Amino acid sequence: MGISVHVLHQAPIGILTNRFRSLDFLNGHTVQKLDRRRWHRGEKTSHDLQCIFIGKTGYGKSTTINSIIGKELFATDATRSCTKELYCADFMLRDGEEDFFSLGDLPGVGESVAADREYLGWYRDFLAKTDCVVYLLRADQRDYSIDCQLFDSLLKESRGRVVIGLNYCDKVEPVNRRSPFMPTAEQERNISLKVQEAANCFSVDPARIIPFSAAEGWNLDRLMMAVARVISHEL
Ligand SMILES: Nc1nc2c(ncn2[C@@H]2O[C@H](COP(=O)(O)OP(=O)(O)OP(=O)(O)O)[C@@H](O)[C@H]2O)c(=O)[nH]1
Ligand SMILES: [Mg+2]
Repeated sequence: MGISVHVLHQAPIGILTNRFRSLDFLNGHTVQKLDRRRWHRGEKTSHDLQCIFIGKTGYGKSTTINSIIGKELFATDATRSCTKELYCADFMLRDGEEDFFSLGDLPGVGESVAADREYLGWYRDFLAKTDCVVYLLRADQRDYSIDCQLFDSLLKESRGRVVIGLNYCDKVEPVNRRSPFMPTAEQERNISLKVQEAANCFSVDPARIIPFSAAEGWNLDRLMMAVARVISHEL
């Protein structure tokens, strides 16, 4: 099955590496021409390093990518499931060359059984073509069992390519009103407990679980450092 992706945004990689120095190694990088990295763009073919964001609907995939890019490009919504197709933001690695670092926003699961079936197929196809998967959870959530099922069915074998993003840290109790957001000592303790809980539940190294807040832009640097580590390992 072909995967069609809507490119919402295209810019030189320097725009992104200026925001996240951990991605500096991508400036001018030549992508190894593996089959799985090949994409057709109209008449042209490109070889891309893909980083995709997956997780249940409303966990903040689109908000996270918007915060990374620093633009409100991807639609977000508090009440409805928003992302129905595959969208991405592409960053050109070398001037005039068709190789990209691409941030992909996949539709959330948990909408309906029929939609989940369709999306899971997409996820699998897409996963086979990615270098890094950012799997989103919510830090203010009580139970990770559904997320764990999805994780096991999709990512058990490819843990090495996964970063778990623990979003919504601004909503961890006891909520504070600091602006810009910074967790209090008590919130930090509760966030650490959540990281440990997720590490046990998903059987991953806690170092791969990055607490952050997409809405507040808190700890995005650390999230991108973890992404950079995975991508550089895959090169
Ligand atoms: N307080 C808080 N709100 C957030 C955070 N991240 C996302 N949100 C809000 O959560 C809602 C849903 O976020 P989206 O980015 O649309 O979620 P999504 O995962 O892309 O959802 P689908 O496209 O339906 O799969 C929006 O109203 C966001 O503003 C966060 O870190 N903290
Ligand atoms: Mg979305």
